[in-house]
Amino acid sequence: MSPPISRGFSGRRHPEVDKGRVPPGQYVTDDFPVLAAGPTPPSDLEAWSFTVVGAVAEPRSWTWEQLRALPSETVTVDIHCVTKWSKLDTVWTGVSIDVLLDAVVTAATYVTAFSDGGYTTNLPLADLRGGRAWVAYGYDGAPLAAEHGGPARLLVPHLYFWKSAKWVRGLELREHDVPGFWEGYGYHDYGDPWREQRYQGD
Ligand SMILES: Nc1nc2c(c(=O)[nH]1)N[C@H]1C(S)=C(S)[C@@H](COP(=O)(O)O)O[C@H]1N2
Ligand SMILES: [Mo]
Repeated sequence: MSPPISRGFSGRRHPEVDKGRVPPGQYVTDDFPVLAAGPTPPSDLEAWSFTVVGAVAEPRSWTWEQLRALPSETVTVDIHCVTKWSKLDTVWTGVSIDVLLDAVVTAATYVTAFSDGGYTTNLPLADLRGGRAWVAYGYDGAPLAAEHGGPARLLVPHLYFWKSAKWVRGLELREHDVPGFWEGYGYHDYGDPWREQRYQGD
């Protein structure tokens, strides 16, 4: 018997999406949109480093090789962009920020993540701890594509995706909160998708 209604070639749908996984005002997509405020910066792995600087007893720095030698994790998470797309079950490989902050002694409560190309975003330091944030260099079992932030990007899936800085190069620890790039243009300081904190005042 043939099915009564042809669904055509419209691709995978989401009839079974658990609504409880989709924050308010978001729709689920299978695509992986590319969003950036500027061009993809060139990367030179020989010269690459990830640094933890600012309000720390001693700054820390890892070369690309050193970062890759740290214990890594592969995690499956849902991501939510403030432009309203959500993508479920994305698979990333990278180093937990807990590993990078392990030996860092600080009184800081905020962080500015900074990237090649000049992008910045601010987050409470606590949100980068506790197994909730990574420096990701793999996506779906392959090296992270440059357009999605390769060689490495911040991954903080519990906040809107603009907090997941692409081409990330380090964290500046701070005792006071300083708005990052989008936050300075009126995006919400914290950006919790479940509370729909898109813009200042939300
Ligand atoms: N360096 C940098 N990181 C960035 C951005 C950017 O403009 N520059 N845009 C942010 C925004 S608004 C989103 S939604 C995601 C998009 O990531 P994607 O292009 O991999 O989907 O990257 C975030 N990280
Ligand atoms: Mo975004």
